[in-house]
Amino acid sequence: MLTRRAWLSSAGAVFAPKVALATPPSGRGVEVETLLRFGGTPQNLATPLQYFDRLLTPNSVFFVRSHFGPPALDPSRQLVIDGMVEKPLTLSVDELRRLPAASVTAVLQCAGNGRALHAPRVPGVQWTHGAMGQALWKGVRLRDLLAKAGVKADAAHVQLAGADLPPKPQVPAFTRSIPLARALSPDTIVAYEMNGEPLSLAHGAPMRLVVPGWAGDHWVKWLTRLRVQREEAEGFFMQTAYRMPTSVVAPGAAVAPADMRSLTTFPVKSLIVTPLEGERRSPGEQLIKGIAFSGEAPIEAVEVSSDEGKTWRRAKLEGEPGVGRWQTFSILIPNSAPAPMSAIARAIERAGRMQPQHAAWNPSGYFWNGWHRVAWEVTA
Ligand SMILES: Nc1nc2c(c(=O)[nH]1)N[C@H]1C(S)=C(S)[C@@H](COP(=O)(O)O)O[C@H]1N2
Ligand SMILES: [Mo]
Repeated sequence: MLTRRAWLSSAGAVFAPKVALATPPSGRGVEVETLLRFGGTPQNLATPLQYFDRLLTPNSVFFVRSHFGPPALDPSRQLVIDGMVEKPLTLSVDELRRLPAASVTAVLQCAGNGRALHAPRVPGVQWTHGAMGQALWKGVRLRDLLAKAGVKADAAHVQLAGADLPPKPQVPAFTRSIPLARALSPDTIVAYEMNGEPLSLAHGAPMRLVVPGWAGDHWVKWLTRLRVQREEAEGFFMQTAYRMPTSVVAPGAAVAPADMRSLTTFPVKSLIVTPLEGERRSPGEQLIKGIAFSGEAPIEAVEVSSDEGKTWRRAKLEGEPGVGRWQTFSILIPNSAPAPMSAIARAIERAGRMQPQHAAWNPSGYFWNGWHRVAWEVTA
């Protein structure tokens, strides 16, 4: 069986940790001059940290992750829903737009976001914080489409496929699946709009899946087929990639495939966005801003420490709480004179779980969520 490491090289992906400002390829509808490009595969563009100071991430700077690069733009591409259904459906985006619409504000986060922060280093795209963003997604509830098609008893999974093709025949297609129960959840949407604009090609036009709270690999772009079936999807992207140890392992440990499970929801996390690391600011109360979210529960609180973790104070939260939805936080730290300063943030989700000081290391470097510390200088 293909290992994840062999896959990384077979796809021709060097995944150099080098980060460069992207040069604009034509017709992508993304402000690539602003996004940070990660070498290797066709499209790994990260959102610079300073854009996470608000509830919705602008489309023009929204991160892009694609294994093989986008297929041709085809607004007439149809979506087939088949497999264990009474009546298979074929839908164009125009037909989808005529059905009752649903909207959801949700974080799209790549499972590998923060991979570069895991120690020891693991292979893969060396994202720091930029492989995520929050948008208002609009489309049709997948459960409405499945109700139209009539799901048969015994069905338990929905296989997801997009129109993008692997670069060579030996490279497996990007095929994922989600459990039927998750597909039937009212927030799972076949989306055609992002932040009030039609989906761009980079983000999956004409249709993509939105699975709030679950890692980005379930949010299949350029959707062509949803196949209702009894079993999980087969193949590399379900059975080898996107898997986590079933329990905590020592950093650097080898983990047997039998001790791995498919990853689903992303864990609680917060990030300081203002000030940026190394900034110079004037004396006076220091405004700290950031975001907090979890794929498992709404956020209960964010605590900030300006004394390296000795004492913590609650920040003010803004935005609506929700699973897989981020809120912004802010707090003022006293200051009256030039000094080196620092802040650490940690989020607590409603189930009571706190963001861990150090993220749980795992062989593929998924779901980094350690406490975020920022240091800056107050100068005269
Ligand atoms: N068809 C298809 N869908 C895909 C992918 C892909 O390579 N092909 N990448 C997935 C991964 S790993 C992530 S993190 C998200 C990224 O979505 P974005 O590019 O819109 O930010 O898309 C997901 N959907
Ligand atoms: Mo991803």
